[in-house]
Amino acid sequence: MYTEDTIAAISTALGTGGIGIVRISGDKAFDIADRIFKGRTGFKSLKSHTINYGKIVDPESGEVLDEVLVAKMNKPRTYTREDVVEINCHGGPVVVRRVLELVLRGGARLAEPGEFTKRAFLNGRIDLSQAEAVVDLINAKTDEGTRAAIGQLEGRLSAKIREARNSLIDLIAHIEVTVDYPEHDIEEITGRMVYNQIRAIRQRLADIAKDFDRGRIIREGISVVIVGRPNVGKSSLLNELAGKNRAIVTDIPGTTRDIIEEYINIKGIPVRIIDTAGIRETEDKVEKIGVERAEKAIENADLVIMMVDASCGLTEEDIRIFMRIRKKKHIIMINKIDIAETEAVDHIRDQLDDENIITTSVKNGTGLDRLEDMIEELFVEGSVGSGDGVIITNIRHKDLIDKAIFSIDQAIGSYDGGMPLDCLTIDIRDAAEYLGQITGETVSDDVIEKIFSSFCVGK
Ligand SMILES: Nc1nc2c(ncn2[C@@H]2O[C@H](COP(=O)(O)OP(=O)(O)OP(=O)(O)O)[C@@H](O)[C@H]2O)c(=O)[nH]1
Ligand SMILES: [Mg+2]
Repeated sequence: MYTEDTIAAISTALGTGGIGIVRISGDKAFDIADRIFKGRTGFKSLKSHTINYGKIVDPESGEVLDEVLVAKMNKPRTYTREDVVEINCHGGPVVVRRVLELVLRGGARLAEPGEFTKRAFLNGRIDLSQAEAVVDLINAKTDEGTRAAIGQLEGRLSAKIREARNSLIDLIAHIEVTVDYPEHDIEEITGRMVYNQIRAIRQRLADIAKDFDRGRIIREGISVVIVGRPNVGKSSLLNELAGKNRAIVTDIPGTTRDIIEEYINIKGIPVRIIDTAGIRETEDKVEKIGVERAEKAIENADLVIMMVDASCGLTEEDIRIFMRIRKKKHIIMINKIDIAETEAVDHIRDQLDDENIITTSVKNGTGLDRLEDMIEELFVEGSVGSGDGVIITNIRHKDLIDKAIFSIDQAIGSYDGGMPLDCLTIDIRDAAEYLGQITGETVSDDVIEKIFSSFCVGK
């Protein structure tokens, strides 16, 4: 087992809170706690996995630093698989820091970012992809993101990857046996078996990789910009989606002059929604800058919602804006249908002849459900969290799966090209190696360093 010095850190967020937790992990954790904790009995006689009331006292000055609850956890049933002590202090930042200082003086070292989780990994309690899920979980912004991270933390991705990797290793063993006993028909039978199995493994990996974009969107969200001529109802839409009067709405064209952003949640997808100044030729200096910003926002967006006013019919300006956004992922919203003739709406529809057209009245709230559905359809194939719940969100994992698939394709190519079986083993071995890097079985130290440095201190 991996052993190291004893580490400590403040595990709760900095600032004033109800409680603040100092966490200690390592062989000296109980000795250190014993010296500074004064309870009904000594620390060492406390039972494991219990929470106990007492005081933290500076052993040198005798000063009482805080009244605390202390959790004692004997290894190996702990987060790090080492002895762990958690001191629950009253939340003031000064108190918690002084308790930590006392612990450090007692012989612990300040933990590096992610070091507790790193120990959980090095001591074999979790694998690398599970450790990475801890970061995702901490940073998750939506329920869906949280669910994806939990799935990974529970080891669902690891199980699939490990299964695929083991199958590859089995295949290598088969091939090697065959090569050692080179009777022709055995080689042929093994060859077909290897070929079929490797294709099945490839398919499984491709299925996992397919979900990556979905995973990324769940985690990072998308940016959506609302554009259109002045007065079509862009700011009204922003306000409606955000559920508050964020932007000024008037019947005067040119009301919005600048970019206005809000963060909202559409069907579990975090969305940064941007309202812009109505696009038109203008001599007004401020409005002109606003229009330029709107055009810039189009470039950077994942999705453009272009609104047109059903009651005015299409204008040249509308067509110009449409030509500009047509190549991007977009939704056309024919708005104000409450005051427009049906024929007029149909006419606009025919003129634009676009797949993603919806008709709405932001004023009456009609058609907005359809807008949300369409956003979901455009970015999320199938419902999120469906199937067995394995969603990869991590670019490192995606990269490695892609590399493994590439190596498998090389092996398949060799087989199709009539190469002898043992030529396939090099590529199969590479594929297994890449998969091992996801779970951490074959990963190098600097990759591990890099992953854990993205954690916060105390986790
Ligand atoms: N009848 C009707 N009026 C609407 C609808 N949506 C918005 N409006 C009105 O249209 C006017 C302009 O709305 P805004 O949301 O300010 O339009 P905008 O596109 O942001 O305008 P600019 O900021 O000038 O570019 C306001 O009077 C709204 O109340 C709708 O669906 N039906
Ligand atoms: Mg506006």
